[in-house]
Amino acid sequence: MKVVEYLLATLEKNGVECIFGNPGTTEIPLVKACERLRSIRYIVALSEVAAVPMTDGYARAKRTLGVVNLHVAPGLGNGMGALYTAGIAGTPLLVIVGGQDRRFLHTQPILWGPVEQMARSVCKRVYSLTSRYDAAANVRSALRSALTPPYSPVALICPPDLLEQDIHAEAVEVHAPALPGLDEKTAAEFARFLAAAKKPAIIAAEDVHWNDAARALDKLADALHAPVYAAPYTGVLPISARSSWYAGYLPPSMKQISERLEERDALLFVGGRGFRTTLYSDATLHQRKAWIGNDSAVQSESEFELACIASLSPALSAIAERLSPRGAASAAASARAHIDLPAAKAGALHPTRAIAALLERFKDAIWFDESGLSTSDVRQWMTLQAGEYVINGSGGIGWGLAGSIGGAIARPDRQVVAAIGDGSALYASEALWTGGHCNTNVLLIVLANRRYATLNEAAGRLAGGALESFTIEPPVLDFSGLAKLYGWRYAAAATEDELNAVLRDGSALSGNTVLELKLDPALKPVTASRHF
Ligand SMILES: Cc1ncc(C[n+]2csc(CCOP(=O)(O)OP(=O)(O)O)c2C)c(N)n1
Ligand SMILES: [Mg+2]
Repeated sequence: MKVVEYLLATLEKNGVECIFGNPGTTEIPLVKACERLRSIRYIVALSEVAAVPMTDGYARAKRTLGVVNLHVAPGLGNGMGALYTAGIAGTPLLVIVGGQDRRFLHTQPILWGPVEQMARSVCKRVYSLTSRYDAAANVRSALRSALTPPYSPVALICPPDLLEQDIHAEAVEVHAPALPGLDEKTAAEFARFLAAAKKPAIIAAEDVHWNDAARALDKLADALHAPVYAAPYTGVLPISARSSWYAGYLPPSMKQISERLEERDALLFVGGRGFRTTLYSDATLHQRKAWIGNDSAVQSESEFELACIASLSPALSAIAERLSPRGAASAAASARAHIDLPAAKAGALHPTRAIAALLERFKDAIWFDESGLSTSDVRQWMTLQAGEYVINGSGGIGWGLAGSIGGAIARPDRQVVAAIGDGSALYASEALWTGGHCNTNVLLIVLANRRYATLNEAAGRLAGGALESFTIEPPVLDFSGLAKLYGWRYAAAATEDELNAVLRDGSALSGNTVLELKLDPALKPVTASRHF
């Protein structure tokens, strides 16, 4: 068989159903083989800035490997911002990069570039197919590496002339090394650490999602009577927001984190590699700390008393089993602080009330959130399930819209909602084409405040006030035009009555729909100022 057939057969054998990509001439062997063999679907995105987050959203929503194909140096370059994001969120991605035909590579042909060097900066490993003799082994090694925790993108560079060569090899299932649970002694040490605390708290991050450990985490929280916070910028919700132990996302500054955790005497970090914070502060956490997760590159501003690399579901269960009951749950009520909704005002659309109404109407959907200043409101009022609230996680915006299309392709049985700021919606909006082409079921809520409001909020702190450059009008962005361009339905609301009318009319929101919320920038989301 040809090398390209071996590549596809190996992916198929390992459960891969589709490859996202934006192809070029170097991808013709791959695209042709996908069309001929029909075992793996090649899903076209209209740019790499759409293709990579789409693959990442697919992988996160399905908790599986994502495979993306990028076209030589400029294509890889376009995808690098989102590959960075996938690495931060710990998403397993196999990145098939089109190499150059090696027969004239020494002449530096068009689109030539240092692809290995570029890939190395955003991928944990880079493999190249260099000959008929190593091709099969390198395909398997790249795949095995992508499936080995801690997850991250892994590149496989595929010169097209080699893809067309014949080899003798059999496609097999690869066996990635798995992380163990905890041994008896270590589980007992963690249990002792927690039992000694009067008011412990748990801080959870992405590894919980990738290890399918949300339920075990909830049980441990229950045994401990400990609130579970999501670490700042956690890319996928690690515990159901319906759990009475879900305490919300930690804010993104150390000062606020230390205030939020002030009364806690021990912290168990479950997954992740440390806090991703934004604004500098020199606050520190005084509590005793322990960590269990997937990645040895974990960082902490002080040492952990205990730290262990483990698969989280068996590890958390083993710890919970060793804890004696703490009596009746005193915190039967939600660990999340209660905040009242602002009062309704005729003729106005308050962003907080709009988000709360949409969360209520779509409480069983999978949400992708890049709603800028409204993000903290979404987290305050959401009742979404573990794994079903997704953000970029890296702070790199322009991810959520395309991510939601990938999520909808991964879960055709589910309604997907994307809540996206008007600024964030315009980095990779061509992803809407793939959504239309694949008949996804996405409600794209655009929060149109005609501002980079988040930057104005930061400028209020750092520059003494809003800056003109962060107002993105005129011209006023007309999202009905974007919907029309890509064949999506369109609805809009500028008042609460109009929003309620749209929500009542089921047909207005069925199938791929852009819902533009025409917001008054003077009305701020109520939790936004608490967030920063
Ligand atoms: C890739 C990338 N480029 C730029 C930024 C800087 N940035 C942070 S927030 C923001 C504006 C977001 O605007 P919008 O989506 O309209 O939400 P809003 O702040 O108005 O609520 C920008 C440009 C970033 N975080 N990531
Ligand atoms: Mg905006």
